[in-house]
Amino acid sequence: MTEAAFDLIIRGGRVATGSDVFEADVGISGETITAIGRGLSGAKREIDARGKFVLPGGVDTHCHIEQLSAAGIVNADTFESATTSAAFGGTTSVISFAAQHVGMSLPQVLEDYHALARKGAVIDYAFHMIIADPTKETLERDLPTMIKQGHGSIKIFMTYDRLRMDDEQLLDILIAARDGGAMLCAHAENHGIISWMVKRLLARGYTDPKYHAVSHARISEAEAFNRLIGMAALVDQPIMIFHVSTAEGAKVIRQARGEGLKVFAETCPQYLFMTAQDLDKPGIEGAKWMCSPPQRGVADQEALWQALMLGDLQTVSSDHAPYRFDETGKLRAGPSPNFKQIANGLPGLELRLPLLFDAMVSKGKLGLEKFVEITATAPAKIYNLHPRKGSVAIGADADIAIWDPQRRVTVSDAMMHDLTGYTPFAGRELQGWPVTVLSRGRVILEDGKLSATPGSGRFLARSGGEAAKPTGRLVAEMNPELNFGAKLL
Ligand code: DUC
Ligand code: ZN
Ligand code: ZN
Repeated sequence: MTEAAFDLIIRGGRVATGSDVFEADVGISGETITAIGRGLSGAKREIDARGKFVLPGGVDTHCHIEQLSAAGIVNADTFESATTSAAFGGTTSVISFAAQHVGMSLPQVLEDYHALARKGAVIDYAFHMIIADPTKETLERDLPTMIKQGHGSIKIFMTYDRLRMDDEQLLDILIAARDGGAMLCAHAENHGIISWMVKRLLARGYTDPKYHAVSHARISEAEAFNRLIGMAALVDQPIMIFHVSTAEGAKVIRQARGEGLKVFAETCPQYLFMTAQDLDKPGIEGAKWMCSPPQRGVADQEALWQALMLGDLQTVSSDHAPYRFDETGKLRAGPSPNFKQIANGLPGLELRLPLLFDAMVSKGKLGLEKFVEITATAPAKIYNLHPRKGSVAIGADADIAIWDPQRRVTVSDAMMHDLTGYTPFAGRELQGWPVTVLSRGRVILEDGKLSATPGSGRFLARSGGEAAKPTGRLVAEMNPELNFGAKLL
């Protein structure tokens, strides 16, 4: 008996990459895509994909999973529940966070998060290292080692009392990222403006969740972006700006990129599909919609879509940061907290792709190739997971989501697979749904059932890669030819 050429053939679907859509069969051997063509034959198993789209599994590069916050709250999800919900939504790789807090050793932090992921993850994963305590040991001893061990990106905060880096610390971390060849990602908001607004709002009795949106004044975003970009340019270090929410923020990024700076940026579904009005609910209910930065206005949504179209923003991540609407999460400070006492964050891993598919493919905004690019290919490239992840291509991991473009779904709390207990997108009607999902050749989701075992996801070691390489352009103060010979980089 001759041996089958493939373990699996996905037959006759419309295959999409970031640049092309074509009808083809996809042949898979073991964990890898080994052929794309017409009339492939000889497989142990076939999946009929006629009438369906065959897309790369989503790559969600900003999600908080089983993460301890500075306030001592752990997200609602475990690696098992979060990655299960990701798989149900067509996502097959995540980058979550290993969060250092003050006093913690970075290697220990990474070991702890590795242990959680090894136990629970059903899809592949990597980590961004959050640096909140940039001691000499962390920056000079631990960080270089951790980057070499495959953690090619760092995240810092410019706001939050126990997390934020001041400008000098930020410059130290930018240099450490540069020396190690890692990407520097940032939550960039002006801390002073937000703190001042919070105090003023609370002192005048404005305590409801909706005032969270007021407290993060729009200028706090553009100001921090400008400052961060200026400091990154000073040391010639590429950066990724997380969760862009305002038109002004997008404009700052466009200008920087126009000047040739290596500034990458993402936005999230909450900024494309919601506005600050969503927080205006009776009583404390608006807490379910609270995230940081907050949702803005319709004009911002339009500006963000335009920025995606132009490439000023390259990716849409979920910023999955789930907190239950009870005493373990949003209501930790009691049943009637003021907005400052409520944890910021929304669940989003499961619906990121269906929301975007509905808008971009079913309703036609920017189209199928752009959907693939911003949800899979571009994030995989920026974080150096490509060509293994992010594309349907020969030699890539067989991480594939087969979408039924006709399936209509009304989103409900009950249908979600994370542990948040609610979704802020409940009630929305979406067209297009992932019906079969493969992770490294394994069919992990089929007929509405997940078959992957907890812990079967693998760690994706990666360096910073091409996106994290400096441009080589030095500002005058850093250029020995122009700074009287001082060697500063
Ligand atoms: N920032 C994030 O990136 N996620 C959740 C909350 C926050 O402030
Ligand atoms: Zn953030
Ligand atoms: Zn986040």
